[in-house]
Amino acid sequence: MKKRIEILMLSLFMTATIAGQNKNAPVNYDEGKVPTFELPDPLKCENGESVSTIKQWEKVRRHEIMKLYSEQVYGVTPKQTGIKMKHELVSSNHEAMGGLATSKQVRFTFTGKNGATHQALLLLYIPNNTQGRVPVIVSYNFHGNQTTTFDNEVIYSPSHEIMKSLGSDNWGRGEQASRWSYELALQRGYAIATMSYSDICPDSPELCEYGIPSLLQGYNINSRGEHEWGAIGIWAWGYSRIADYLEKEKRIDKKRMVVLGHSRIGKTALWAGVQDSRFKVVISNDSGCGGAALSKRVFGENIAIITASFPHWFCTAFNVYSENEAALPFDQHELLSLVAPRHVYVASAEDDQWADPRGEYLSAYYTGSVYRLYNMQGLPSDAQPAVNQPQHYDVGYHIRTGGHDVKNYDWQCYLDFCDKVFKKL
Ligand code: GTR
Repeated sequence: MKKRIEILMLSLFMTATIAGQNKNAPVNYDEGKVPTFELPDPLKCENGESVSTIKQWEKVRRHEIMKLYSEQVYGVTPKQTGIKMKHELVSSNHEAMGGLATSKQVRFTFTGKNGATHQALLLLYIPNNTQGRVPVIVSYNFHGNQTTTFDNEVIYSPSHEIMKSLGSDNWGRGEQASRWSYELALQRGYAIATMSYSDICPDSPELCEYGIPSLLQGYNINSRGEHEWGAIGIWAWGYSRIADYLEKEKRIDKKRMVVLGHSRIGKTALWAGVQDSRFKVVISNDSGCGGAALSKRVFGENIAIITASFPHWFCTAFNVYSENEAALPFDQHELLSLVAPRHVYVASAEDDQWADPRGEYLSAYYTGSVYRLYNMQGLPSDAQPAVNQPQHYDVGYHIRTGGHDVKNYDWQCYLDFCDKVFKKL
């Protein structure tokens, strides 16, 4: 018996190393070539029992799916990191954006058990047009707070120097401002909190000595145990630390916190939202492979390519499924279903075939059975809606015209959906 297990493990290892992590694996863009597959049923326990009550879901099945995602996709989030956090208000302006908002810049200082420290910078805009507590949208930016706006008062994020030294581009002021509909969100009464994800963990395996990883004793992103967390897990942890801070902020309503992310940060937003129930709405913008898109469709980016291109994102156990999506005992609709009974929103873009818009839609659609368990409404049909026709039930979805990006249109849809959700609270 022991021998058989050893042989099985060896062959799994060989599959992973021979077939896996292949940047040049073929990419399928042909619907006709999507393999036939059967999606695992989120409401079927590992022992074969069907889930028919909320209690069974919350006590048994949800944990099973959570364990799969922790151990086989993003890596296990440590229960205790031993990291302490302090906050310091660096600047505040009650007349930001021509009086529309109060801005605050807050320095986070993290101290590890090893005594090392690390700093990150949060930018928070709070609307002035309403009083009292407001909902907040928490969203990482890619290249620094200064890239999200032309506001000269916004300080360069601390990670920008080190990322630029690696040749990473587009860190200039306002360079990604088109992705940040601050005015719209503020006019509609929402606060926005942003931080560069590289302030938490630089998006490069070459920089594993920097950021939060440098505070974790004995942790090395390049020589991790197979179930240890990677960058997506660490970024998700960072989202929760931002929530810790926001919960204490006088003007923020901690019952109305939203987590939003684009692309790789969309994958992160999903994983953060699944783990942290303080996020009442979880929004994935074009998150694709390893995010909202079903893996078993093997359409657009696939596991072989993503794990080869970004070996630091997932736990290394995920590599086993490279060029072997059929062997996955789970799929991404089950990840999304872990958000229930809170609200999940998936958005796609028509020209973003790399992220498999249809796979993203189906994933959102197939969470429906879990929402129904809570007497809530998932998406009505497996037919993907037409472009620019948002569907806002307890699960939200839209596909817009255009490519891989965050547009004002996306923000409008998210704000409409959040308004609807928060009206019910
Ligand atoms: C791509 C990657 C995608 C997506 C994207 C992004 O290179 O293949 O999975 O995450 O980057 O984050 O913009």
